[in-house]
Amino acid sequence: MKTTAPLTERTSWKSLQVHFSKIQGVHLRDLFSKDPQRGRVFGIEAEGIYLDYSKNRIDHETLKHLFALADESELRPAIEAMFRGDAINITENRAVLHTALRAPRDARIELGGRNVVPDVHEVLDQMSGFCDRLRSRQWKGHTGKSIVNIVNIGIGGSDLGPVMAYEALRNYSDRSLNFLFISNVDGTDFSEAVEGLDPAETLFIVASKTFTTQETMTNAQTAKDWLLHGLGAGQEAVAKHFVAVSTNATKVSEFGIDTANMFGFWDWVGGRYSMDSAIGLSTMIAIGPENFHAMLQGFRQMDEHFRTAPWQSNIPVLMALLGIWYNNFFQASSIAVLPYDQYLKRFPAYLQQLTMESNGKRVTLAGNHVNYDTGAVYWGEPGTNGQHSFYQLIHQGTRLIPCDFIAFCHSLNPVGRHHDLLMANVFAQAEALAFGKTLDEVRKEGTPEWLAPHREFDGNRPSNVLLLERLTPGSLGKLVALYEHIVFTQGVIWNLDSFDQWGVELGKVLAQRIVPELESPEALELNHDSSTNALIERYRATRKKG
Ligand code: G6Q
Repeated sequence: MKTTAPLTERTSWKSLQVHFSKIQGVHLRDLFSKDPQRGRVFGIEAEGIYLDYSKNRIDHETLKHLFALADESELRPAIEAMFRGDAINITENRAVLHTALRAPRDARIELGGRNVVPDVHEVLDQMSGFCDRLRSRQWKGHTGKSIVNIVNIGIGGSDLGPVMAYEALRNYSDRSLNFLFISNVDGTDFSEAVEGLDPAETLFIVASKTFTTQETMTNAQTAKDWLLHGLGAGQEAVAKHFVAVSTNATKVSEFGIDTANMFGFWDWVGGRYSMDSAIGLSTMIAIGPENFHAMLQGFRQMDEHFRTAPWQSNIPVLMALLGIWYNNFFQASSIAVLPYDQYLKRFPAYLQQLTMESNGKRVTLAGNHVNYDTGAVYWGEPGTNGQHSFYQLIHQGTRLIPCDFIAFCHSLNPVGRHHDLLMANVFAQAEALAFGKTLDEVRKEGTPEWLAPHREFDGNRPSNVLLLERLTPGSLGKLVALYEHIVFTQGVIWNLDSFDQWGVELGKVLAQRIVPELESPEALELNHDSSTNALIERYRATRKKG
């Protein structure tokens, strides 16, 4: 348990408050004109990622206080505790060792006296062997046909990572295979995914850490019925068309999947931190084992950077501290993540879970209510699409929304002038947000006085630009690990358990109670509040009418 002072009583916090009152009114225009080198001074490069953080509302003194906050929050020992495998997920009494998922084969990470690295590599090897058989068409379906459709069934952490990674690395994928993802318990998700698929050529990956999740188990059962009905076969066909990714061998075999076709992981891998575990099986099938290992290497490089770099050149720590600066001092309640790469279209959705399920908490590790804001809302869309929709609010709205722009110098699809145009937009957006356009400038353009306020951009809107060479499996691994470590750093400073998710429980329990009230042929007595009762009654009545 932490012995540091409560956050708002830390010396560095108080210094930040005083400092904030001084810098709050300072415009980025002034910061830039005072220091002509600012654009380079506030830029760092590590592991192939260049971070330009010069367009943030900070100066050297801000950074000094933020680094002091990291020290006073005991960030360094906290990082060591995570990498060492301490049970830092205190409410579930678990280690948090997703970093072991990308440890090199010869590393040693002991948990309860056992080195977990050989276990990790055993599963990776099992996954590689399976992928090779599938990709070379040696793995046949029940009727002898080759598998060409891979359907991942999972939800939350067992879906968002796989979908995001598949989309992100599509350029590296085997285009002769189709990948589909079913997550929602809404039957539409299942029906639309399997529409037109030949069951004889289809493999389902049931990805569920617990193998008890209602949505996944319902979809898996429907998939089994669809498959067996489509093939006109019995249970014996399951073995060739279903594999599982889980920690729960008993439930996997109860479902009818041969545990020889089960890929394991461990309770020290949180769902939202699992895309580089066996949960990434669909990713490995898509891009091949070699590319998957290159992705792991990217994760590992960012892990090492996070663990060893001093705060001033540590990209995740810097970004995390800037997030705290806006969240807790400027009262900014959201962060927009804006990838200028169409392949990263699911990256913001992935980050939503990673960030908000991790740090959307209101009590400290000791169970006390916090007296400061915690996790920001993360959201975003790829550029340039977002520019034609919500950027208006970021530029001229009343709220401060710090932005993370993510861009690559080389396109994977270098068609005509597209990439220069795309990149011109990234740079222009960050520039416009920071510097805006003054009323004077607007007037000088001959804008009539009544229209001028509408055309003024006040600027002073902060952003980070992350610039990478090109989107590769390795750079994706680095980006994901970067945000994992941002989340971790902020969780340490806010003194939260970033690795549990009790907030998702209540709704699940209530839904279980309501299911029979909807399904029962006879109306059951309803004992909810009057609103829930009325909704259930209306639903039943409407269904009855057909
Ligand atoms: C993630 C959460 C959650 C989880 C899903 C699926 O950190 O724990 O999103 O991944 O609820 O759980 P299963 O993998 O157990 O089906």
